[in-house]
Amino acid sequence: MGETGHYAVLDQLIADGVTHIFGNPGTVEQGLLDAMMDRPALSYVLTLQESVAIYAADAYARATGGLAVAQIHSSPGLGNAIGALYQAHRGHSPILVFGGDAGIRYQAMDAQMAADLVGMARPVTKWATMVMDPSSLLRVLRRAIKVALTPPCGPVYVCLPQDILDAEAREPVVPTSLPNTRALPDPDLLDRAALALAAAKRPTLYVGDGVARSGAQAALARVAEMLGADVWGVDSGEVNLSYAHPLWRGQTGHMFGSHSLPITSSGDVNLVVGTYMVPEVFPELGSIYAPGATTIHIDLDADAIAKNHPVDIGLLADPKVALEALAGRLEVRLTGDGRSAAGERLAEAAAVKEKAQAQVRATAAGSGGAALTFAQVAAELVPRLPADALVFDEALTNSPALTGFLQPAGPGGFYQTRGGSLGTGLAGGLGLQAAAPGKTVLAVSGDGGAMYVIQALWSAVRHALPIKYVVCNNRSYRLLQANISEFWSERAIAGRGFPIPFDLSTPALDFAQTARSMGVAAARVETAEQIVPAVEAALAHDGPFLLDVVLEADVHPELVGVRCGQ
Ligand SMILES: Cc1ncc(C[n+]2csc(CCOP(=O)(O)OP(=O)(O)O)c2C)c(N)n1
Ligand SMILES: [Mg+2]
Repeated sequence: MGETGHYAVLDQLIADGVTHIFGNPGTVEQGLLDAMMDRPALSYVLTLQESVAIYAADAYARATGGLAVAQIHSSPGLGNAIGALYQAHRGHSPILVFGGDAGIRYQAMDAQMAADLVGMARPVTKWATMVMDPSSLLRVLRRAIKVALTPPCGPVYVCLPQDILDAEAREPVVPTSLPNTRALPDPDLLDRAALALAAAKRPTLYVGDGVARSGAQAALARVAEMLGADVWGVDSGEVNLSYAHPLWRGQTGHMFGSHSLPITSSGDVNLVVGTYMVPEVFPELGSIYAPGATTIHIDLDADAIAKNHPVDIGLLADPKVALEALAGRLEVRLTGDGRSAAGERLAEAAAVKEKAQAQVRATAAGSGGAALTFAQVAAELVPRLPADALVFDEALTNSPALTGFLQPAGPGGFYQTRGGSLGTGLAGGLGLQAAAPGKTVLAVSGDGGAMYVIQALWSAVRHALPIKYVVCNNRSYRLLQANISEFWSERAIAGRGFPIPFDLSTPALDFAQTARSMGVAAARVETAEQIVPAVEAALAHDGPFLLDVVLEADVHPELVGVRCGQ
């Protein structure tokens, strides 16, 4: 007998340039793990919970711009992975997830761990399937890889029953064929878009990670500058325009349509690229644009265009080539008056930006009462990072303090959570460091987020990934406290304390101690004087290091356990 499917799967991955598999094994994947011992080209990154594997793979896919591979166990493993797959799916991360199953021959038996695995995976993946016959093992695998990597990208799940893999594999191993998607828009429609934008009094751009995926940052900056247009991030978790760019206005926000409505209704001509309008938890149900405004949308995702709100010109096209072509048309269509008005808007935006940055620095310098703010920490940490450091930001309520100093500029250095599943920060660090060995990786998490995936620290030590971790230990689910304040104000409810389940103060979480228990060096930072020595120790250390930063908080340990046993 020739080689079995176990080896064929691994050889297919190697033919597609895969070097890392993030995983957590079980008995029904034993043959694959056994075969992996004979394929040293593949590194298996052992994670101790499936969600960690998926979050790490998600970050790896984002940092490499290519395919990530994750292996998970059958029904219980897939169950653990669902929340993480949800976030990868919303973020359009190309991840091939494969998991085992005892075998096709046992399908009628309702055997232990049997479940509708494909049905479980379907809502959180771009495609989910099970290989049913050895003659189509690699055909299915290649199709899954192609689906994952074709925009709009996304995770795919392939169930590999053990009896299929035990059979002889006769298909040839050939690299997966990927279509080129640098699609240009219709020239006449592009010209109409340029005409509308050139005539705008208040052109406004809304951009998401479709820009970064297509490498369209420079083209976007050029279009924004030619128009003097504000640029807003909409579910933008990467650097689509430098945060330091005068025209970058920040994010429209993930939660409330009432917060984004004043923004989305501010432009007379809107250009949406690489996102959809508007991915929020409580979106505005009415119209979000100004009456009479024109909206143009460029995307490789047909579903994103006019998903919730009408567009006037929808262009199914690659953001990079489409924006480059749009810039060419704007050169022709912009009048002298239009150019000078755009120049004025740009200059005005630069002045506003300068003021805002001065405010960020002043706030950090001015804070420093009894309890630490994260701005104080970021002010010392960020300038000490190498310019090419990679940062995973799951700091949540402390994220503005981080980005205020970091001002991520270049493509490929900055990643935020997408999709709302907590735990991306610590686990994402694994993926970034695996993608960029030799570079400094900073993974910042809230204390709440850290506890969903704390075992990620173990994997960093196990695989010698020298990630620098920061946990913003505000002893609370601060974001939930902020959000319930909105709930109260909308309903005119006044004068209440925060629900006790948002309070993590008791028992106290000591992340430095927890880190050390898994072999990660650590320091606890509780005073301003401790910041610089701890940051310097972390960056000088040659392995993973965790900074447990104890921050200001609104917590009431005296109430925990008192009210309703909470
Ligand atoms: C898996 C998951 N469970 C629960 C939530 C709900 N949730 C949203 S924000 C939040 C609090 C996060 O706390 P922390 O990470 O400490 O950040 P902070 O809000 O304190 O800045 C929670 C529990 C979620 N988003 N994802
Ligand atoms: Mg917190």
